Amino acid sequence: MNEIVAPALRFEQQALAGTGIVKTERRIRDLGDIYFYRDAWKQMPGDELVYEVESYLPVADGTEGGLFLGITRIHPGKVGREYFMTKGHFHKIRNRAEIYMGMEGEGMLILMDEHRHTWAEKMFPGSLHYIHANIAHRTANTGNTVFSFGAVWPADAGHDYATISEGGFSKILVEQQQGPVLIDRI
Ligand code: M6P
Ligand code: ZN
Repeated sequence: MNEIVAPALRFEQQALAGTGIVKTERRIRDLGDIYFYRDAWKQMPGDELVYEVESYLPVADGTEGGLFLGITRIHPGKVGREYFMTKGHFHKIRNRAEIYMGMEGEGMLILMDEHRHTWAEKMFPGSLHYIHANIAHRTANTGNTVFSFGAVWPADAGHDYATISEGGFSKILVEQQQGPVLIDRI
């Protein structure tokens, strides 16, 4: 018997290929509650694609000790002065960490603790980021090309989007002459 088998999945030009990949798309119309510049958002075409996620979910959602893997691709663009970005979330089970890995393009990992202190880390091909437990996380594309990154997170972490859609992050990442800057959200 041959005990050497083909892998279940592979990276193919910055995408995940193989069986059992779940794809999620987020368009402008899905993201009304996260962008700061509402008037600019209202004027954009609702079906414009902002980001897509391909996830490999080899165990049931909620499995203790299991791991999930995802590739997120954020297209270049802005809503007003704010860069295209993900919804962002805390984990439902707050004490679950996550790892992000920059793959292509340039971006920013925006982090916020439970006291609403917000900071950011630059992301680029090969950058590695350990997102500690109890920290909300969101990514933004700060370049002119597609920004993609890999993520690995515990299968029982879950996503708490409600806390972010109600209160947002305390700072927003906007384009200024010198490049991306985090400013207080007033
Ligand atoms: C990463 C992971 C996923 C997450 C995705 C998009 O791939 O953190 O769990 O779903 O980014 O982020 P969000 O769910 O906040 O839109
Ligand atoms: Zn997460």
